[in-house]
Amino acid sequence: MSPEANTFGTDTDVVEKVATDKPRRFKVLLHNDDYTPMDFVVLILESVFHKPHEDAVQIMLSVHQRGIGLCGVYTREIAENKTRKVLEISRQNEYPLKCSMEPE
Ligand code: TYC
Repeated sequence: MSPEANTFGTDTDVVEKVATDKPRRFKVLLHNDDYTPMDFVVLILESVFHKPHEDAVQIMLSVHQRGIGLCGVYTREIAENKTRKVLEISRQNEYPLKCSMEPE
């Protein structure tokens, strides 16, 4: 029950809930397109997501074949920063590479 809905709740209940809540985690996803070069996607996975080269190649190929793929799972702020970074680097290089995040 949310703290607002709990009309019988006390301050203690609310403090307890906040103290035990784990931060939500977010999946960062890469999307396939027909124009971004494979090598560029691999570079993104190595530089932004710190993937070893072989893992980066596998993730890139999986996205290329299936349309979407997981880059990693992070707390909200880190996921937002990585998503923003991917979009920024792609835009600077004039590639249409898309990256998104969603709750785990
Ligand atoms: N489909 C792209 C190509 O053939 C490669 C690619 C892979 C693009 C993954 C985006 O997230 C992506 N050049």
